Amino acid sequence: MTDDPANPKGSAPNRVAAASRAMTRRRMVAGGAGAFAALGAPVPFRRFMPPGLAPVALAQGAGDAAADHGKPGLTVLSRRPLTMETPPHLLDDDATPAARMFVRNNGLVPEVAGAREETWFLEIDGEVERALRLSIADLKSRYEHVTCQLQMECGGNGRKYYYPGTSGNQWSFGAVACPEWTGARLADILRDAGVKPAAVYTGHYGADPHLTGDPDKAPISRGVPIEKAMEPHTLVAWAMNGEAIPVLNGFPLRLVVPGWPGSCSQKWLTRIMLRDQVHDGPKMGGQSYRTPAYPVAPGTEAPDEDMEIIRAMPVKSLITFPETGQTRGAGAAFEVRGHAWAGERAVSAVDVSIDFGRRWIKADLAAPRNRYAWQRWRATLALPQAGYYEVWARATDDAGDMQPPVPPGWNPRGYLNNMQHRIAVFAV
Ligand SMILES: Nc1nc2c(c(=O)[nH]1)N[C@H]1C(S)=C(S)[C@@H](COP(=O)(O)O)O[C@H]1N2
Ligand SMILES: [Mo]
Repeated sequence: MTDDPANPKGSAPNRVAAASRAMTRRRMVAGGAGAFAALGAPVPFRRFMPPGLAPVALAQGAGDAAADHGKPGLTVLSRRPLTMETPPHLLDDDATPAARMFVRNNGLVPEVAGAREETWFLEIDGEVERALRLSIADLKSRYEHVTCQLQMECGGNGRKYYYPGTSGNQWSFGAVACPEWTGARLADILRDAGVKPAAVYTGHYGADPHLTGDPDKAPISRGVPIEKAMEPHTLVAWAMNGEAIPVLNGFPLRLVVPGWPGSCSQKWLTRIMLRDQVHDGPKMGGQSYRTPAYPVAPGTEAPDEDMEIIRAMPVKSLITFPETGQTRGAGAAFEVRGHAWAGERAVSAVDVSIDFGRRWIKADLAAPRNRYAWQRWRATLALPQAGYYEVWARATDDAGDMQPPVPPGWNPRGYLNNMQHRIAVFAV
């Protein structure tokens, strides 16, 4: 590509930018044959390209700097409430740094910056023998400290790719993270309070105000079945990567419920109530974080009474290196790598393809650092001749579930899209 005067040689990002401009000029919105011209490169595996496939190189937009919020490079999806996602190539670290963890707020960010461990309290009540009111200092002194890496993904991650579109944040791939958390096991705290036999569910409360500012309304209050609350990796966390949790990610105290929709992991945590029924707080009922009990045709509605609460998240993977749009020498070996995770399960295989899914190459897959940590995968690839390629990655979990190439099971709110991640690579 040489139509960029600032960069006549056409470095990889500029190839993509130039291709995008060419695309706009041609007013091409769909994929298919016309899209190839806009790529500015031959497509050696073109014969394997599904008809109508839109090349991923043409699908990217410029990242909206989120540096004001201490998260440079993240894409701001909405400002009120504040939501930001992480481009996949910024998720390459083994443990996600604070500056690269996505943000999903349902309400306003509470005034918490001045909170101290003696002045922030967690209340435990409901179906317990003894209600507790514990400061963070109490939590730290009374319960065993646990440190582990836990993946957290928004239930709506990938929503952008459902067709027809569904309402909610238009996440692409970046509403996922796997930092290292330190805290107490929720199970230890609940045992201390004495779980009554009637307790079947938790209800979580945080300090964030509702968007309307109405003090009687909570923006979100979700819960989990008591078995998941008692699972030893469900943590009440006061630290992330050995430091205070960022304000936007729940400082000074949050719940971490790994493998389940991120919405279960209450930020700015103030109270956990044990319930004798499924919790009925805001965003537990109706269409929120729920999918139809049966497959529905795309674009149709399902009545609230036919919706089921989402439990574990499905198997998924990301390509975190290289960044999409990069150039490699034809025939030269290069590394591709990323992470894979699978809700309550372990990932058993990751495969990659450079020919639009015609053939798959097994990647090396590392064991998780602990249960519920994502797993690192790597593969060495070589692109046979000059031209445009896509690298696709596909993870399989230990129950045999595999990521589909297209969004699975359309549902009214666009949850649980675990389609394969694709990047563009140019060979020269
Ligand atoms: N108090 C509170 N907790 C919350 C939310 C919220 O709006 N308020 N959003 C939830 C949702 S939907 C997700 S996906 C995760 C996101 O966590 P993060 O913002 O730290 O990435 O937080 C969850 N916990
Ligand atoms: Mo979420």
